[in-house]
Amino acid sequence: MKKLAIALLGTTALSAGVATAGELNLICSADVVICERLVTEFEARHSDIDVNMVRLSSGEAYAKIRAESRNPQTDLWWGGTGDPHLQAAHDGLTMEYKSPMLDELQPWAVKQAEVSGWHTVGVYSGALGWGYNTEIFKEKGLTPPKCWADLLDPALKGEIEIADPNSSGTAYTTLATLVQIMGEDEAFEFLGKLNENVAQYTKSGSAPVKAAARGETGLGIVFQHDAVAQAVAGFPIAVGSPCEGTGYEIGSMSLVEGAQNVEEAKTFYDWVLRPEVQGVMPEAGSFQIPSNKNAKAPKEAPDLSTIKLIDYDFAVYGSSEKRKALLARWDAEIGGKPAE
Ligand code: S7P
Repeated sequence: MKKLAIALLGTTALSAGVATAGELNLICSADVVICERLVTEFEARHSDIDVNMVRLSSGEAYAKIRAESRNPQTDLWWGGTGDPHLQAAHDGLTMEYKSPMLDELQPWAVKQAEVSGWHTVGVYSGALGWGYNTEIFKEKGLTPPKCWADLLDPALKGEIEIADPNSSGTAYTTLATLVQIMGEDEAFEFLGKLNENVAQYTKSGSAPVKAAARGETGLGIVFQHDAVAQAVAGFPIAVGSPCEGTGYEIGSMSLVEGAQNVEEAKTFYDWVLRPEVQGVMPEAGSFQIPSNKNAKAPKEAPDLSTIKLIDYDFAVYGSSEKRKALLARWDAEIGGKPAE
């Protein structure tokens, strides 16, 4: 009905006393189920704003916003790992905005905003690890890995999937994590050896554990909450947290510089930071830690206080120079090099 009314009356101001029908062009970089749920909830409460949503992985979203920078088609980018949001801020692709909701957010979400000069903000958090199919491991007599180093076990040849860090924020977080734990040269040496065990580099970050859940491969390197989501859905997936320590994401949100629908974007921005909105994420199978202090973390969410987290340097690994350099080196030394 709403779409029909807009089509008949146009999207500009209507005659006196009638609300303006607005539009919002949204990129959503988390799982498509939560993306669709947020749009449905928002439209139900803001019937005067029509949301056009596209789901893109974090690296793809950054590339789209960059490609459109002379004529922005996107207003708001919600979700996805923080590094490409920080890169977008650094490149002047996103707008400074201080939401009235900032006071309600966790310190790590506000720090993310501060580091970016208030061009982005933290919306959720979660730690990196892996999910493995317990039935496949049992059938094949494989030992579940406890450490990053265990992933190099030759018995795991063809059993591991991870995404391509160019498209996927999850995979870029993995790359940056390994560099911070091992040093850059050692991390690339590790990735070269890991390549021997990798069956496929996927486009989306959570695809590897979905493949493991279906029994297509044994293990996916993903955010731990994405592995939990498969276990909660009933698949035989167990979650692994690396013994050497692991990185984490601050999933973020940014308003696009030059956005055509700034007011609508701000309305969504402030709304999606509300505790009751963040509280719907578990219902859509998303088990990250919410950024609003008044939103309850889902009981299924991996407890970050029990995970050996590294002191992930978001300022450095979200900088344009570092992200470009690491991706170029990954392309040259790892990507496109089939395992022997
Ligand atoms: O599924 C939720 C989630 O893991 O997806 C985001 C992720 O960056 C999107 O996938 P890509 O790796 O394909 O970019 C995370 O922010 C989020 O927690």
